[in-house]
Amino acid sequence: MTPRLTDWTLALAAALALITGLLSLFGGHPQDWVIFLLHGVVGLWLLLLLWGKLRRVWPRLIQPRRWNRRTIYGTLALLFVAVTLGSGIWWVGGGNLVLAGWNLLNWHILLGLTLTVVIVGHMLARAKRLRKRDVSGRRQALHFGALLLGGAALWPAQQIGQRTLGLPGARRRFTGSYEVSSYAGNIFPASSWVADQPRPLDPETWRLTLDGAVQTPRSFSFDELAAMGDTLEATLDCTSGFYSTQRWRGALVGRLLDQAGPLPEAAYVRFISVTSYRWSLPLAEARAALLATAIDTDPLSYDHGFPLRLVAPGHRGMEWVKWLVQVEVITAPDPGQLLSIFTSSFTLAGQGKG
Ligand SMILES: Nc1nc2c(c(=O)[nH]1)N[C@H]1C(S)=C(S)[C@@H](COP(=O)(O)O)O[C@H]1N2
Ligand SMILES: [Mo]
Repeated sequence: MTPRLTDWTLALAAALALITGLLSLFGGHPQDWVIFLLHGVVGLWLLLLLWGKLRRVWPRLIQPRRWNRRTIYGTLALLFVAVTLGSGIWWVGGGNLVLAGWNLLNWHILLGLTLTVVIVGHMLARAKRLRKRDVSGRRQALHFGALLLGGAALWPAQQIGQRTLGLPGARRRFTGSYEVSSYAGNIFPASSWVADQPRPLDPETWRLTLDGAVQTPRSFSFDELAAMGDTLEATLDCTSGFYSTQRWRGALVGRLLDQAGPLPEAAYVRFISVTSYRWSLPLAEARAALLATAIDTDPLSYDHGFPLRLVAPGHRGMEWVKWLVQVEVITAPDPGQLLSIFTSSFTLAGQGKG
């Protein structure tokens, strides 16, 4: 392929890697496995493209006398891409590494986001327009197709390989997460990635408000909710790479909604933490979700969101709001929720001061 086509293909693959990577952070339903597959295939495609680029610049690299500033920046960029891809591939194979409190998957995400910024900057500064001869010719099309197919073939090869070799990576869920302490009560890890740390809530005075687009707004005490005794088996799958399946106990959201009577225009249900962290679910999915006061026979611990946390099957852990104080029926999607999960730990309540 011509250098320009290689570079544009690299940019395309990087863009697809970013999009599928971001989507994968939200995918939790079994049918979302395709997103994870695409992210893997695109990553392996990038690896092959990188190999092509390396072959092109190799003659210059091995002769330090021919180096200039561009060679050095270029080499650093290649290394950056290689480390980003490597961290993803290593994690998939079952490797881990904790650096500065972050595991390999967290680092992969950070490297990927940083790389995107670097690539966009680089393209703004130097991208050269594709000419007709960059995108025509049979050989060129064959080469392009071969690399893409190569990436697509490497993915199943890698999966079969790690299963055959019994690598730890073969034991992951489709989201890439590893199992930790299922069916063992509160002992699985707590993660407040945005550092929410509210003051403990007193179950005697705490109340859950249910309002918004409903006929009769209501509020519930902790004892009322705990006494409902609904159970739901569901898997909490955190984007930091672990999952834990538990038998959650509490009150089904549908049961509470029935008591308040959603108005005809009700479309989503929003779950709000005392820290202002919030997330919403479409009405039908919200009905099937549970507000948990306990994990099996263990009362919910503070770290896991006592007195009340959302259990939303098929949604990533990130969306399972802890320390709930309000459930609000709304009539349209809530785009602001995405911001709320970044800002909640800066609120007074999020810092334990309010
Ligand atoms: N209020 C609030 N809820 C939250 C979070 C948070 O930081 N604040 N973290 C979320 C994330 S990222 C995950 S994975 C789960 C973790 O639940 P756990 O701490 O019970 O494992 O809670 C979610 N709910
Ligand atoms: Mo998470």
